[in-house]
Amino acid sequence: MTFTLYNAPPSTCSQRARFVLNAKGLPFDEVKLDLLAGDQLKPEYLALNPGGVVPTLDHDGQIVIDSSVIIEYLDEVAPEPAHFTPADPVARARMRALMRFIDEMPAAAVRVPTFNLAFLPRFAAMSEDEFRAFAESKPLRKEFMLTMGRTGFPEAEMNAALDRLRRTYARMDAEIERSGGPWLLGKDISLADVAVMPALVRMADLGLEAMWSGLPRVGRWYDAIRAHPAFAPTYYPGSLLTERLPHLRERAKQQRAP
Ligand SMILES: N[C@@H](CCC(=O)N[C@@H](CS)C(=O)NCC(=O)O)C(=O)O
Repeated sequence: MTFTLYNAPPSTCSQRARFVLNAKGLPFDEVKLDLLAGDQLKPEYLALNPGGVVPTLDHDGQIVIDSSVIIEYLDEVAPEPAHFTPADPVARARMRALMRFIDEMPAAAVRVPTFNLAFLPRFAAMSEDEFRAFAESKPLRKEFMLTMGRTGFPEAEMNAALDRLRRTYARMDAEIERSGGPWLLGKDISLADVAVMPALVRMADLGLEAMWSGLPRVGRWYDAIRAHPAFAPTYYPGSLLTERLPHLRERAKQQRAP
């Protein structure tokens, strides 16, 4: 089996796919796209992924898109040595329900602080016409970009996104309490843990890990996922925004200052 992953090092969705490939010990080639330069909008990439988003998996010439679908696919075609889907249909249904919740809530919400805090200076430097053309060329994210504009999401939108993330961490806490932990579904890590992972790593990268400081079960979950052998190869240098953006590094430091 040969795998090629079209992805971007700091992309949260790409990190899910890299984690599962690494956990399974599957060798893969990476094609790294520069999302701010618009590599994902080139016709040759749109032919693979019409949404113009990463990641895209090429498995022996078969194209699979969408990070949640990709990680489920990988767990089906390479169930050993590490398996991420419970055998019991009820537990499996619970995992899938959590994955839907994660895609709808934190995976979408995390884009608001990410764009407002990390990428805005880049867009603010564009002319209005340039920005509009860039936004209009995005098949999936056109409205998101136009709502953000060159001045960023308004405070109310930012607060709503942060609140959705807070509710996600509370839901994680409740799930871990119910299952007995250390993972969302109990003693075994599942695709739901992989799906939510980037929504915590990104917030920590922005200096906002205090959001789950009152939730010790989530704190232990976060330590456990960072200690997983697949974590370090997934978050290789350049995968964090603070490694790429000096202005963000400064801001994250200030966030953590007492
Ligand atoms: N549901 C898709 C969403 C993919 C997605 O939004 N990817 C982001 C990076 S995490 C992207 O490629 N953005 C490109 C853009 O905004 O133009 C998935 O999970 O694969």
